Amino acid sequence: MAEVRLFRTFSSPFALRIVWALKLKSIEFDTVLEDFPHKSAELLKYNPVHKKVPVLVHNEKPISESLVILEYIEETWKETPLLPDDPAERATARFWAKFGDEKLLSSIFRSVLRKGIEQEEAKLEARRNLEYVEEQLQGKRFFGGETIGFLDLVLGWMANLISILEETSGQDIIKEEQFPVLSKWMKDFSEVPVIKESMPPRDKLISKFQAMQQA
Ligand SMILES: N[C@@H](CCC(=O)N[C@@H](CS)C(=O)NCC(=O)O)C(=O)O
Repeated sequence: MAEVRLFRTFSSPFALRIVWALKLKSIEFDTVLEDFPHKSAELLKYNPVHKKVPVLVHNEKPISESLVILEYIEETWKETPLLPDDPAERATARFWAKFGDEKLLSSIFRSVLRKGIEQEEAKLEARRNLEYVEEQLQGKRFFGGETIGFLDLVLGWMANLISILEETSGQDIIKEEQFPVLSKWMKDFSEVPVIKESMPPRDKLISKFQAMQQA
């Protein structure tokens, strides 16, 4: 059995973070593709609490939750560091990663999936959250500086999914004139070969989000 296995789905933005981190660090791994709503017995065994992907299994030890897995990868394989050396900068990257998952992601999804007043409130919240992130990126090519780092991988779902959400909802989420720095980052990030080669097929993502929108 492979030393490193990654349980994921074709579309999971959380799992993509792990694919990208493993590839950036040149770590060989096997992918176990789950097909939800049917969850494999192995996934339920390895992540009995949340029953979600991604799960990284290293030498038969399972690790769940994408941010925890990223930290595990960073501590286990030191080459091509993803976090900065300086403790204050590391803390800042972790702060914005948490903000991205707890605030930004949810406000953006609510702004396209909800209706009425809830949607209007979510749009305002998403815009404010995007402004915070745009500010963080000022003067930098990537959140990690000149090269991709931890926070780029955590926020990478935007480069993958914003244009899909815009197409399926018919709404603008990140207008270039409003968020020029983030817009450029999404393009630059998507063009990095390791990132580009691992993006899920666009047509499959469109179908998935159209179905979500209708549901
Ligand atoms: N906080 C988790 C979120 C993982 C997550 O939501 N995974 C989704 C796929 S994108 C999942 O496995 N959903 C299955 C379910 O909710 O039953 C992480 O960062 O890993």
